[in-house]
Amino acid sequence: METADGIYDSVCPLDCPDTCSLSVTIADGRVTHVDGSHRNPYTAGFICAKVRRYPERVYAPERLLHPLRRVGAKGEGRFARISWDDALDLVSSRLATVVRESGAEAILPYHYGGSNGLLNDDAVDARFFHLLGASQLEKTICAAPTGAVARALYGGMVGVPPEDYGRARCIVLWGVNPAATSIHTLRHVQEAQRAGALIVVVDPRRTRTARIADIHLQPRPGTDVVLALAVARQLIASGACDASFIAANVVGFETFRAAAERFTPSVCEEITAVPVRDLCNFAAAYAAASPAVVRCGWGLERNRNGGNAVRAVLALPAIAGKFGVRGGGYTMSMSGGFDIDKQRLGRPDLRACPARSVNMTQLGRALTELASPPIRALFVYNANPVASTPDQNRVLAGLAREDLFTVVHEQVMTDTALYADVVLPATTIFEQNELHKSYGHVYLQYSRALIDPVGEAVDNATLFRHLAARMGLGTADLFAEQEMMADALGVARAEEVRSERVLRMAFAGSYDVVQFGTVWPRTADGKIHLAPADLGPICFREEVPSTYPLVLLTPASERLINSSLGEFNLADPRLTLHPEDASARGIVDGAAVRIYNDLGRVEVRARVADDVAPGVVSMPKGIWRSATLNGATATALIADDLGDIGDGACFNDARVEVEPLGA
Ligand SMILES: Nc1nc2c(c(=O)[nH]1)N[C@H]1C(S)=C(S)[C@@H](COP(=O)(O)OP(=O)(O)OC[C@H]3O[C@@H](n4cnc5c(=O)[nH]c(N)nc54)[C@H](O)[C@@H]3O)O[C@H]1N2
Ligand SMILES: Nc1nc2c(c(=O)[nH]1)N[C@H]1C(S)=C(S)[C@@H](COP(=O)(O)OP(=O)(O)OC[C@H]3O[C@@H](n4cnc5c(=O)[nH]c(N)nc54)[C@H](O)[C@@H]3O)O[C@H]1N2
Ligand SMILES: [Mo]
Repeated sequence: METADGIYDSVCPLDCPDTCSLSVTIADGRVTHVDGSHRNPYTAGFICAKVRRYPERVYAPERLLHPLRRVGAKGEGRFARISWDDALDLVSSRLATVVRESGAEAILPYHYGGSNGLLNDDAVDARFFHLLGASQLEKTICAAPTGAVARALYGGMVGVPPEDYGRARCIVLWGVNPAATSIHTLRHVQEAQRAGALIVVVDPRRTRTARIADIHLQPRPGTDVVLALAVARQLIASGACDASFIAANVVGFETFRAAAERFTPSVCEEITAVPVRDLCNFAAAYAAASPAVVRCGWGLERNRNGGNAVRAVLALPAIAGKFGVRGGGYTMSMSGGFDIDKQRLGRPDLRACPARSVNMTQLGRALTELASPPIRALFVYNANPVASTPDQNRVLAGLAREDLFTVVHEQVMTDTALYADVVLPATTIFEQNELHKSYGHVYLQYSRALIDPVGEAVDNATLFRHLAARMGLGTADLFAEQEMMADALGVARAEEVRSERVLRMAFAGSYDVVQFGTVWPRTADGKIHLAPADLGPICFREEVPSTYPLVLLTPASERLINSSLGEFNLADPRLTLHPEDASARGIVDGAAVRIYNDLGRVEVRARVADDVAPGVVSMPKGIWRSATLNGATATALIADDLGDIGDGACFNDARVEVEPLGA
C-alpha cells in the first residue's frame, strides 16, 4: 500500500465507550504518532495517554508476525514459524476432523472485545461458525446483566448522550469511574459541575472520579440494590415521585414500591454502610434537580446482586419523573441507538441445526468438564481469556489439555496465545478497514487501512474468509466487506459512512436525544416495566459466609483496556488495602503480599491507602501474568459463579485473605 507521508483519520478500536476519532501520522509507511482528532466532536481532539502510545503495540517486540505451530509443551511458548498456507491447511483439517469424529459442537469459538468494530467481530466469524455448526458462545463477561435489565425495563431505550451532561443540574455516576474508563464523559461532568450541578458518585472506592464528587456514597460492594431501593422508598415517602408520569408510562410500580418498602434509611445503613444522612441528602438533592441524569456503569453489575442493582438504579428516573427534558434521564450502553441489526450481520439463519450454548464466564469449566461432546477445538480471537475470564487456574488447566486443539488469532503473544497449538498473526486497526459504533456516544464511524499489515498479519474477516473457502463453506460474496456493510446499515447508510467517515444518530429527523422527547422505550407496549416477569421478583441476596474476610474488587485502570496494551503499560500492579487491614496483618506500603483463597493465590506489592473501606481490597483487572510476582493475576481468585440476571461474571464478588509474603 502506498500511503504518502501525512496525517490521516482513524478510529480507536478498543473496548471503551469513548470510541475516539484519531489523527494518525504516517511516515515512510509506518505509524509514528497517534492523537485525538475533531472529526468525531465528542473526542474533541484529545485522547488517553495509553492510546497515544498505541504505536508501541503496532511495533511491539511481542507483536506476532507470522503463523506459528507449537513445538514445545502447552504453555511453554516454543513455536516454529509456518507459512499461512500450512497454517490454514492445519487449522481447517483439524476442524474438519473434529466435526467428522465428534460433531461440530465439539468446536468452541471464544471471542469478545479485542476488536470492538462491527466488521471484525460477530460478522464474518459468526457466519463461518454458524455454517460450521460450532457450539455457540454466550457473551457474558461484560454487560450481560446491564443489557438484560435495560432491555426488560426500557426495551433498550437510547440513553442520554454524555455531550448533554453539561445541561444537567445533578449527575449521578453509579458504579462507574469515567476518570479512568471514559475520560470524555468526565469532561462534560466537570463542565456541568462548574455550572453549578451537583455530582454524586456511588462507588465503594474513592476513585479519581469520586474525589471530584460533591457527594460520595461508598456502599459495601454488592449492596447497591438495597441502596437504590432505599433511595426509591425515600423519594416515594417524601412525595417526590411523579404520580402522573407513573400513571401514564410505568407498569409494575406498585410491585416495585412494595419491594422497596422494607429498606428504610436505617435498614439501608445497616446493610450498605451508607449513613442515613447521606442517603437522605442524596435523595432530596436528586428529587429537586432537573435535568438530573444517572450514568449507570458496569462496576456494580459484576456481583451476585448486580442485575437487581442495575434494575433498582434504572428505576429511579422513572419514579422521580426525570424524563422529557434534554440532559435528564439515564445513560446505559448507547449501542442500541445505531439501529444495527446484529442478526443480519451474524446470520444465525445460516445454521443448519441448533447447537448448545456455552457461557464464556465458565470457559475453564467448559474445557475441563463439558461432555457429549467435550470441547476438542477452541478458536480464540479478540480475547485473552487467561487474563480476562474468571477462574484463571481452571482456564489454564483446560488450555493445558493435550487433546485440545487451540487456535489463537492475536496481535501479540498474550498469556492465552502461549497455550495455542497454532498462533495466527492479527492486524491492528491501522492495517484493516473497520466500521465502529460506540457504546458511549452517538457517532458511527468508519476507518480505513493506513499501512500494510505488519509482518504477515491478517485481519479477522480475511482469516475467516480464507478458512471458509478451504472448508467449502458459503460463497465468497457472503463474506465480503461490501455485503457486511450493507447488511449492517443498508446500502445508502453504508455508502454514506464510508465517504463521510462519521455519522450521527438521528431520530425522526432530529439529532437531539431526549428520553420521552425524541426517543422512547422500545418495549412492546412502549411503557417502562419496573417488575417485568422475566426478571423475577426484585431481591437482595445476602453475602454467603466465607472464611476469607476481605472483598476483592478488580476494576479498570487507566493503564490498560482489559488486558490490551499490558505488554508495555502495567509492570508493577498493586493491591490497595485500607491502613487498618494492613496494620492488622503487619503489611506496610510497598511490601510484597500474597492474596489468596481456595481458588488461587496472587503475589504483588501492596499499596496502603484509605481509598477503600476496611474489609475491601482492590487490584486492577487485565494485568499480564509476567507483571505479578508469581505469574497469577486477579482472575485466579475469582470464581466462575454467575450473577442474578443475565448469567454475567462476578468479578467484584471474590472473598480473599492477604498476608505479607514470606509469612
Ligand atoms: N482505561 C480503561 N478504560 C476502560 C476499560 C479499561 O480496562 N481501562 N474497560 C472498558 C470496558 S470493557 C468497560 S465494560 C468499561 C467499564 O467502565 P466502568 O464501569 O467505569 O469500570 P469498572 O472499573 O468495571 O467499574 C467502575 C467502578 O465500579 C466500582 N464498583 C465495584 N463494585 C461495585 C459495587 O458493588 N457497587 C458500586 N456502586 N460500584 C462498584 C469500582 O470500584 C469501579 O471504580 O470501561 C471501558 N473503558
Ligand atoms: N478481574 C476482572 N476481569 C475482567 C473484568 C473485571 O472487571 N475484572 N472485566 C471484564 C470486561 S469489562 C471485559 S469487556 C472483558 C474483556 O475481555 P477480552 O475481550 O478478552 O479483552 P482483552 O483481555 O483485552 O483481550 C482482547 C484481545 O484481543 C486482541 N485483539 C485486538 N484486536 C484484535 C483483532 O482485530 N483481531 C484479533 N484476532 N485479536 C485482536 C488483543 O490483542 C487482546 O489480547 O474482561 C473482563 N475481565
Ligand atoms: Mo467490558
